[in-house]
Amino acid sequence: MKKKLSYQIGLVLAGCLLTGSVVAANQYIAKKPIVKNYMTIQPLYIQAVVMMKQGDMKGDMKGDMKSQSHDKHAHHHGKAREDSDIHLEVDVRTAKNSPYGFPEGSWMPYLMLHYRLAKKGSSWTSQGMLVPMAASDGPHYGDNVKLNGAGRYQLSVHFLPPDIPYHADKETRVEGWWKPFEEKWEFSYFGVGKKGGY
Ligand SMILES: [Cu+2]
Repeated sequence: MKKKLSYQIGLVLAGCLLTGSVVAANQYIAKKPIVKNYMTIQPLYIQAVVMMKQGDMKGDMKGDMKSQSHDKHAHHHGKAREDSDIHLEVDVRTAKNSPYGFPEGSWMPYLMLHYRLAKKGSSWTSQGMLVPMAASDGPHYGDNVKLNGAGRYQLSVHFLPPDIPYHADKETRVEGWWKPFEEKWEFSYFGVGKKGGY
C-alpha cells in the first residue's frame, strides 16, 4: 500500500515536471510570418534540444557531449543542450505561386542561414549558422543558442539562396534564384523557466 502510494506520488511529480519544463511550446519571434521571395519565414524558439546525426551513439548525449573529445562533433550538431538557453529556429516554407519550382507549403531546403543576435542596451552579440534539421514540428533551420540573460534581443538573419542547379530551357524552366537578403526581428527573453523563456 505504502509502496503503491509513493509510486503514485512519483507519477504525479513526473507529470508536473513534464508539463512544467519538458513540453515544447513555440515562442514566435515574429508576430506574423513575413513573405519574401515567395517564401513564408517565421523565426521562433523552443527550449534547447538534443541533436543527433546518423552514426551517433544512441542514448543520452549529455554525458557523451561532455566527456569525450566532442569539440569537432559539437560543430556538426550545434551547441550542447546544457550549454544553451534556447533552440532558435527559422521556419521557411514555400508561399503561393512560387516561380522557383517548389510546391506551396513545403519546407524550403538548401538555404544557408547565418544569424546574429544582439542584446539591446549592451555590447553582447552572438552569431552562427542555422543548419537544416528534422524534428516533430517539421524540418527547419536551427541551432541551440546561449543568450545573455533576460532582456530585449535583436535577431538578424542573412539568407543565401540554394546552391543547386535549376532548369533553364524553354520547356521546363523555373526562375533563377533570388538575391541574398537579410531580415531583422526583435524579441524579449525572460530567462530559463520563465514564461516567454525556457
Ligand atoms: Cu532544430
